[in-house]
Amino acid sequence: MSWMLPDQASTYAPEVDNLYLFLVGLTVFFTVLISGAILYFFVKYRRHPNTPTPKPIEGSIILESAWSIIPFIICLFIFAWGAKIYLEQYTIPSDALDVYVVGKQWMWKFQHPEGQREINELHIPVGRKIRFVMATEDVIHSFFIPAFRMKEDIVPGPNRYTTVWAEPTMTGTFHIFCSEYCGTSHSGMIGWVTVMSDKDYEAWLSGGAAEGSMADRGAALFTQLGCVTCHRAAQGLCPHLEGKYGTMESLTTGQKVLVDDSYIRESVLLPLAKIVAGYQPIMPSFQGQVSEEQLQMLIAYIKSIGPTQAVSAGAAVKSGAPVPAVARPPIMNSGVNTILPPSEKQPPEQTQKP
Ligand code: HEC
Ligand SMILES: [Cu+2]
Repeated sequence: MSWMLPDQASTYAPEVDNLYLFLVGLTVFFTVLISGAILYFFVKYRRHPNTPTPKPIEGSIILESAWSIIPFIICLFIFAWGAKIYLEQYTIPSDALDVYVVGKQWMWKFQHPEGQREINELHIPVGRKIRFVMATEDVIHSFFIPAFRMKEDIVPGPNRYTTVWAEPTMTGTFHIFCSEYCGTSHSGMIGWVTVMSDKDYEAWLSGGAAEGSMADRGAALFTQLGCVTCHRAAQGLCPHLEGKYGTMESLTTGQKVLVDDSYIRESVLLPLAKIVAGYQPIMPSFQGQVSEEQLQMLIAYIKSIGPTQAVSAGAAVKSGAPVPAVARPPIMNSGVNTILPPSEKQPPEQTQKP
């Protein structure tokens, strides 16, 4: 079908296509069947001068049941098939590489945890699950990579990130579109994703990011913005953030929330929305003081001092998954002292082979 559809460049692209082609086939089948029958009966039962007018048919339970029940079963089948693919696409794997995406009139901005930043261009390795953590600086955009069969709206708002994932299966360069009308130059909001072999990706990664990893820069921001004066002070007025990422937090309302990217985003932009149990609502809002990209750096930093990365890396090894060929640089907390219990230390870095 390559003459009709874009490359199938992700693990779920063939599944999406199969469902799509099934729907097209089903539609064609019933269209031909029904219009064929209409045409045939037109001719066969056309009015003749010699034939008497037939008696009207009262109805047929069997026929009517059949044309209700059969389409019903077909619809349920389509629903189940679609739901299976949907669940696969929207269940974010825990062992994915993060790419941070910011949509803005009219460009796509990308950040890699290692620190590389790109505009309208994105480099990722083949055969690895990639998690896209997405926010918009202004209006709704929609992140669309047709070759991955992946499309997701990015809705503005202080309290959430949109995440999707994909695992590219072939190297090459593929289109990125914005597929939600977002103003005058919407049609120009175009980019390219380059899927590279592990080796090329490693080479690409090592070629840049003079300013340090996202977590490094997040750590610097943590000091610069004064987060550190509250969150590292010892008086117990503010929760310490070490080891927080990925854990459940108790709120004053008695509810529990998962400390993830969206929760941290909300904590920084709308600190009053959820108050941690045992603390006073004294944290000021940083809305307007941090850019979307800086916020993502802060999150990368909080993530780097949290236990989750160690957990997911361990899980990947346990499940027998191949150890990522791309070595992640060690996360350094420049200027900020991080004291972690031994169990929460980062796993030993894979040494990069020359
Ligand atoms: C004036 C002191 C103060 C400053 C400055 C401050 N915070 Fe907070 N922060 C708090 C307090 C107190 C809480 C707990 C109460 C609450 O939930 O609002 C909190 C909660 C949080 C939480 C939720 C923590 C948890 O345990 O669930 C995060 C994340 C956070 N802050 C991040 C930041 C970041 C990032 C900055 C800097 C941009 C910052 N804070 C600046 C006082 C502060
Ligand atoms: Cu757009």
